[in-house]
Amino acid sequence: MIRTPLCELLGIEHPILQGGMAWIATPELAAAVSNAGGLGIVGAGNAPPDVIRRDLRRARELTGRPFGANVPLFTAGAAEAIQVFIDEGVAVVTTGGGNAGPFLEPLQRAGIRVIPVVASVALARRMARLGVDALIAEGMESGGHIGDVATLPLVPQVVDAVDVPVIAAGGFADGRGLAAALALGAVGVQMGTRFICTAESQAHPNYKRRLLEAHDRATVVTGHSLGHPVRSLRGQFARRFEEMERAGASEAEVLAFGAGSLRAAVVEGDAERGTMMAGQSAGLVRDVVPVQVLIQRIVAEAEAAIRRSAAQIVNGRDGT
Ligand code: TUI
Repeated sequence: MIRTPLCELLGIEHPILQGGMAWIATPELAAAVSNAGGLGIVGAGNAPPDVIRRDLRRARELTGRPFGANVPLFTAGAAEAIQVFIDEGVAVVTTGGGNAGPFLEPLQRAGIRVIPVVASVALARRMARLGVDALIAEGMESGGHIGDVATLPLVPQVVDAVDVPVIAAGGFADGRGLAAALALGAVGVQMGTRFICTAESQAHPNYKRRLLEAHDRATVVTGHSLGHPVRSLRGQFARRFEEMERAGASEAEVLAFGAGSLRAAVVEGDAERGTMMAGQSAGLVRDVVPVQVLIQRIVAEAEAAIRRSAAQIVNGRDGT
C-alpha cells in the first residue's frame, strides 16, 4: 500500500487519478478506476449538459466510491458543465485549459473538492492563493492540450511554490513513475494515456492498437500557431494539420479541420480524420488490461522502485 495525504483528502485507497479525457473518460472507465481504489474522473469534454448529467448518474450507479468530473475551461459550455457537477454532487472537480478562479467559490460551497490542472508555477500560485484543495501540475509530456514546461522540472517547482498538495501529471504510466513523482514531492499521479489501454476503456480498438505500437517518439505537437498546442499520435491527421499551419491557414480553417476529430478517433477509430491524442508515455503502454490489474501492478511496481532506491543509501566514510 502507498498512502499519501491525497488518499485522506479524496477518500481513496491509492494515490492515482485518471485524467478527464474528452470522449474517453466515460462513466464506465471512471467507475472502474474508482472501484479499483483510485479516483475515476468523468470527462465532460464539450458535451451538452443533459449528456453530462446522464454520464454522472451512470457513474454513480456503477460505483459507490468517490469519483470526479472534469471540464476543459476553454469550451463554450464550461459554466453550464460546472453547474451540472454542482447539481449532481460529484466529490471532486478537476479543470483544465484555463483559470478555475471564477468557479471555485460555488463549487466549494457545494462541498466539492476543486483541483485545477496547471502547467506553470504562476498559475499554481494564483490558484493556491484562492484556496483550491490541491493542484495537478501537468508537464508537456501529456497528451491533448499542453503547456511548455516538462514534468520533471515543473513538479518540484510547483511543490516549492504552493502549500497545497500537488499531483504530478504528464509522462506517467507505471509504478516507477509514481515512485518518481513521490520523490519530487508530489502526493500522487494523474494518468491519462495509460488508461486508454484498459479493458473498461471504450476507445476504439484501432486507437488502442496504435498506442500499443507507439514508441518513444510516436507523438507530435501541433497547434502552436493557434496558441493551443496539442499532443497526439503522429499520423495522417497530425501531418495534414502541420501542413495547414505551415501554409499559414487561418485560425477558422484549422479549427474547422479539427472539429469532430477527437470523436472520429475515439468512437470510429479513424486515424485519418481523427486526432488520437496521447502523451509521451504512449511508448510505455504495452498491454490492454482490466483497470484493477493495472492499478495493483502500478502500486506494486512503485513499492519495489522505492525499496530499490532506498537500498542505494549507504553510510559514507564519515558515517553519515
Ligand atoms: O486540458 C488539458 N488537456 C486537454 S483538454 C482537451 S479537450 C478538447 N481538445 C480538443 C478538441 C476537443 C476537446 C484535450 N486535452 N490539460 C490540462 C491543461 N491545462 N494543460 C495545460 C493547461 C493549462 C494551460 C493554460 C491550464 C491553464 C492555463 O492557463 C492559462 C491562464 O489563464 O493563465
